Amino acid sequence: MIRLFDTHEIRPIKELEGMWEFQPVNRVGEIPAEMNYRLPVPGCWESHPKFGTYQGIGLYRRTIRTERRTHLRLEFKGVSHTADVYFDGKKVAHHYNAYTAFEAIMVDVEPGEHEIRLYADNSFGEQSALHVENDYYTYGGPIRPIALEEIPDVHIERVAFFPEFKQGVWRGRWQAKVRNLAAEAREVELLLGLDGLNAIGETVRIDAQSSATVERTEAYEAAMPWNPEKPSLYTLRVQLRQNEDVFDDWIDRVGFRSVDTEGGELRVNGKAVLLKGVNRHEDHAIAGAAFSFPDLARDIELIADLGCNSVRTSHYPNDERFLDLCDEMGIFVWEENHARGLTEEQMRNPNFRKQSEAVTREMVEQHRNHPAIIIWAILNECASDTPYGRTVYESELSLIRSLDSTRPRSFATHHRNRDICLDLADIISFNLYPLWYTDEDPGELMRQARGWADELGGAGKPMIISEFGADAYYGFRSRDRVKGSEERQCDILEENLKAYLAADSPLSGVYIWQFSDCRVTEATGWLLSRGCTRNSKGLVDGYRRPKLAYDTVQAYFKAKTTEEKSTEKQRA
Ligand code: ADA
Repeated sequence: MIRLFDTHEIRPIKELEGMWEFQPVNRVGEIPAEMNYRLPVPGCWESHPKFGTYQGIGLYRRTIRTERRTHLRLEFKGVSHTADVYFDGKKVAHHYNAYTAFEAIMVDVEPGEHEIRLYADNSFGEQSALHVENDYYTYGGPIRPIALEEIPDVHIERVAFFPEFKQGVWRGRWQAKVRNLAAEAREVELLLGLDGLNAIGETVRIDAQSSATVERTEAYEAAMPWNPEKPSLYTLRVQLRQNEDVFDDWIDRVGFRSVDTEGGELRVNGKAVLLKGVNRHEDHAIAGAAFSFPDLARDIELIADLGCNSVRTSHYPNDERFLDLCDEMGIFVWEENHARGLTEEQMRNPNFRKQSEAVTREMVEQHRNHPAIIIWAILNECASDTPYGRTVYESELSLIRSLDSTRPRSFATHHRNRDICLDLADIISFNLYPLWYTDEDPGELMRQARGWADELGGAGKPMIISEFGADAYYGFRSRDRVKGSEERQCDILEENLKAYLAADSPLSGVYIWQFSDCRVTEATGWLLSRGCTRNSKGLVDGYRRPKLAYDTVQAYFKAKTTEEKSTEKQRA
C-alpha cells in the first residue's frame, strides 16, 4: 500500500511488493554468481534470520513485464540508506538517505521482460554524513514501498497546494510542475481541481525535455477548515488534457488550515494550541523500520489513546502512510529532517551539507501538502552552539522558508544558554532531561529555559519542551522505584508533566521522549550505556506493550487544561 488513497486514476501504477531475490555483495554494480535468498519488499534485511546485524551492501533483484512501448517511472519511497538502481543493466538512480523518496525514469522502454537491480547500503563511513553510529538503528533495504508507473511524454511531476486564510476567506496557492520528455515543445491544458470546489483550467507550454511550473491562487469560499476536532480533507486532482483527452493525472489530499506564532503563541486557525505529544522513531521490534500498514495504524491509535494531539517525527521524515493517518485523525505533526546529535566535526564531513540540504528539500517538497504538519524542524541536537554550526542552521532554515512560507520552523537544542541560533527559529525548543540525566527541578528548569530563550533571541516566540523522559525496561519492577524500573519512569514523567502542564506554564507544547523503545547502533563508546542495545525510554516497548507510564501519561494528557475547561464553561 503506497498511500491511504489512490494517487492516480489515469496514469497506470502498481506497487512492486512481494518477494525479491536477495544477495549480500561487496560493491555496487557487482553481479553475484547466485542469488541465494528471497526477501520481502518493502522490508529490511534485518528481519531475515541470517542478516539480523548485517551492515553492508545488499542486492535486491526482480523482473517486470511491459506490454507496450512506454516511458516508465519508478518511485522508491525510502531505501536505507544509500540506493543505486539499475534497469536492464544501466544505472538509472542514485540516492542517499533512508527517509525520503526518489525516482528513476526510463524512456522508450520496449515491450517485454526487464530487470530491476537495487543495491542498498547501510554501512557507515565518510560517504554517509547523516547515518552514523547513533541512538537509533539504520536498517538496510527498501523499508518503504516501491511504485512502478507508466508515464506519457508530458506528465505531472509534482503539485504543491498552500492554504491561506486572508480577509476572512480561504485561498489556495497552487504550484504545479509539468515535465516534458519529448524532443519538441508541447502545449497542454492543465486542470487544477479540488473536490466539489471551483476548478481551474490553464494552458501550459513546456519546452523540449524540460519542466514548467504553473502558479495560481484561487479563493475557496465554501472550504471547511481542517482542525483536530474535524479534520476535513479535500481530494486534489490535477489532470492534463489535450483535445478533450485526459491523458495524465496526479491525486493528493489537502486541508485548509493556517499556522502562526502571533503573540508568542502557537496558533492553528487563529486559536492557541498546546501540543501534547510523543517523539516517535519509526522502529518496531519485529518489523524494524519497514512498517506494515496495520503496524502504522496501531501506532497512531496508541498515540491518540494516550491523549496526544501531536507527534514529533524524531529524527527524520516519516512514512507518508503515517502522515496520511495523522491527516485523517487530526493529529498535529512536527516533522524534522534527518540528523541526531552531530558535532561540529561531524557537520564538517565534506558530504554533510549536500546530504543534509537534500533531505531538508525533499522532506518539504514531498510532504508539504499534509495539513497535519504544522512545524518543520531541522538538525536535532547538532552544533547550534558554534559559529560554523550557525551557518548551517541559517541556510537550512532559509531553505525551508523558500520552499514553504506557511509553517513555523524550529530545532530541538540541548545547548541551553550556550545556543547561538535561537534567533533563527520561529519556535524555541529545548530537549531537557530533569530527574533523569540531571537532578534539576522540572518547573524551575522550564522557567530558566524561558529566560535563556528571552535573552538569546527567542523573546516573544513560543516555547516547547521537545524531549524529556526516563528509561524503563519493560517488566522490570521495583518497590524501591530504582532508575530503570517502570515505577521510576512513572515518577519522573509525572513530575515533569505536572510542571509543564500547570496552569501558569509558559509552554506551547511538550513531547515525551519517547513513544516506543527503539533499537540503537551496536554498542560502543557512550552507546554502551544503552542496556539491551536499545533506547528504553518508550511508553510502550518495541512490541507496543504499554509500560506502567502509559497510564500516567494518559491521565495527564487526557485531563482538561484550565483553558479547555473555561471554554467549555463559556459554551455552556
Ligand atoms: C537526546 C536525543 C534523543 C535520545 C535522547 C536520550 O535528547 O535527541 O535522540 O538520544 O537524548 O534518550 O538520551
